[in-house]
Amino acid sequence: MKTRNTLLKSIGLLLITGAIAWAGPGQKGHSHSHHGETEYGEPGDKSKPSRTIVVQMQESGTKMIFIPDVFTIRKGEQIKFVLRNVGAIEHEFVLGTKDEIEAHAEQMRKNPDMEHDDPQSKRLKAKENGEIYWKFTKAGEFEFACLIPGHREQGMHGKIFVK
Ligand SMILES: [Cu+2]
Repeated sequence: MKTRNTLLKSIGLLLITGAIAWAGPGQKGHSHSHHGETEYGEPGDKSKPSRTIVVQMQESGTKMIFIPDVFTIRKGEQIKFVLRNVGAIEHEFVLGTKDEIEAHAEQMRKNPDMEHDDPQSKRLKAKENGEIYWKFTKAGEFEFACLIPGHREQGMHGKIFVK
C-alpha cells in the first residue's frame, strides 16, 4: 500500500511539474527579467563603473544612526556603498522598499539571529567595513535600515530617492 501511495504521489508531482512547464511559454514577456531584480533595482556588477557612497554606521548617545541618511541617485546609476561600522556593536545595512523593510523587521523581531546573506544587505561587526554594489534601475523612493531588533526604532534608517 505504501508503494502505491508513493507512486500516486510521484504521478501527482509529475502532473504538477508538467503543468508548471506548460504554463512557461505563456509568460514570454517576463522571461527576460534579470536574476535578482527587485522593485528598486538589481545587484551591481563590480567590473562596471559605479559611484561610491560612503555610509557610516554608529551609536550616538541614545540613538543609532547612519551618516548620511539621505541619498539621491540617478535612475540607472550603479552605486558602490562603502559601509563602515565605526560603532561599538554589530550593525547592518539592508536596502528595500518601505514595505519590504517593515516586513523584514517583523521577521527579525521573531528571529533576531537571522542573518541576511543577499546582495542588498550586509551585516558588520564593530569596526568592520564592507561593501555592496547595487544598480538602481527604477525611479522611486526607497529605504535602507539596520534591522537588528531595536536599531531601526532608535534611528537607524534612511531614504533613497531615485530620479
Ligand atoms: Cu544597527
